[in-house]
Amino acid sequence: MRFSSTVTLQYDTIFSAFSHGDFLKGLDWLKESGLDSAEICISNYNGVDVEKIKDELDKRGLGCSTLSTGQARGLEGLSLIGVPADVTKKTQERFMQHIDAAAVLGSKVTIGLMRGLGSQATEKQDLKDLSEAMKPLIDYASKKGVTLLLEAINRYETALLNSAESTLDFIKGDLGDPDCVGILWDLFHANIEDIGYGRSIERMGKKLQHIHIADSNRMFPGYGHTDFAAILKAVKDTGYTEYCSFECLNLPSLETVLKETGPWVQQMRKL
Ligand code: LER
Ligand code: MN
Repeated sequence: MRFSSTVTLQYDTIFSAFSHGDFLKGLDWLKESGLDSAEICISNYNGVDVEKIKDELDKRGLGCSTLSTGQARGLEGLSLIGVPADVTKKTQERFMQHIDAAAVLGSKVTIGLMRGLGSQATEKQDLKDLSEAMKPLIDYASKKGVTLLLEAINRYETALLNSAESTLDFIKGDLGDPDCVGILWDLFHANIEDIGYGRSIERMGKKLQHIHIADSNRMFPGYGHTDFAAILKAVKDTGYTEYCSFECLNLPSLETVLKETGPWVQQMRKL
């Protein structure tokens, strides 16, 4: 089991302890805190030198766990479904750029809110549309040896793929279980949507490819009611060697996040 945390390259996010202007300071902090890798938010590739990012990571002995892609939904309205065909195409092209970058960085690519929001009333058609829109991405990712992570996100943010189990059913059913698509299990969303952590872990099996760490209230672990030791031990016992990646708010305080990340990771490594 490896550990990473969210850092952002171009635009600030509530999930990073560092502003985009302090991206390199964020990488320094990850290294000093004993983490293995960075989860990097990239919105677009205008003026982005992926090789330079790779150099900065290499210099510090860090990897890149996954590329977080969702900022372009808010900033540019990019979405795989529920938008005019030209926007779907532009979104697919953006994901291709993420896949190219991920091939250089040795990371995965997250499909979170940029899949689209859908609605309960149109769920069947929405999932069909999503499966169609993902086909070229799956072909491309497979050729490039990159894993796409479909994130289960709670019902208050999207109507599509809220729980680990519905995400698994979509991957195995609608998508035909491609090797290059895995699940991103975010423990904040799971607390709202999943029947039980143990049940989700068992059902996801090897399709579980990335974990977002945030407590039940999205604060830093230990300030809500999620039992991380029990959950991560159960995950570890399945032979999981992928990432646990911090994506929590800077709460109860930024200072807490900066100080407690390293010691918390050390504790979790002992499980
Ligand atoms: C993204 O990883 C996520 O968890 C979403 O809730 C962001 O809004
Ligand atoms: Mn998440």
